[in-house]
Amino acid sequence: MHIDIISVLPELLTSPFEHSIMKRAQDKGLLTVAVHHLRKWAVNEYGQVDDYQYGGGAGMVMMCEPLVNAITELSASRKFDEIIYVTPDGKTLNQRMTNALSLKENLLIICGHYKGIDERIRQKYVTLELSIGDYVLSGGELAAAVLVDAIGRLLPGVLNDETSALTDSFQDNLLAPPVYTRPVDFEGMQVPDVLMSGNHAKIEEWRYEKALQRTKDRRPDLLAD
Ligand code: 6GU
Repeated sequence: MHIDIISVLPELLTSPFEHSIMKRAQDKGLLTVAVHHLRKWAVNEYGQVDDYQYGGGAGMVMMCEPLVNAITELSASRKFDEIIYVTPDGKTLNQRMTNALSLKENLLIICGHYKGIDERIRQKYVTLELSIGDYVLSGGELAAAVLVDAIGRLLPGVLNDETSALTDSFQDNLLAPPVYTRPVDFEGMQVPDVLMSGNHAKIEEWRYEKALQRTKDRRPDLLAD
């Protein structure tokens, strides 16, 4: 998979992909991420990419022209399956959506800043608008990093048996069960016997029961889905 990201703060998008699983995905050639500074397509020598909003009010709006030029130039090298705008008024991202996106070949992500991007770019070029939750971030970059991480780890070959996505929270609409490591006794609290029984069928049954109970207690909405 290849992911292009357009941003006015590309520095925010370096470290998230340089470590751990995202690094492995790229080292293995399963994922390439290219971050593009929108200033490259600025409308003048001052690097302008935003302007005052019509109708007045505080906050700048990212202009059409730099965005269209960026989208057009990047689209010449690849056919994007989705042009995603990350924005708090988009659809809320969930595991089902990341699963679907992980099957795509080429994604373009546009990060908004200030008051966001001109509405006409959303209407004419953007194919998918995504939010990462009901709270406001100061820009789309951290949301884009979350999105790329959530998608990237699902690409075939990125995770190994130990890190398999199949046992993640949400993958079957259940939260993950509790996990334990050494020592067996921690401040008087014991690891459940069943986990040390060696009986794999029993252990799976216990994990399923715990996952179900945890989901009922904390996220009954997932079971209703
Ligand atoms: Cl995608 N962007 C911003 N700026 N804030 C958010 C968000 C996105 N998702 C939740 N909050």
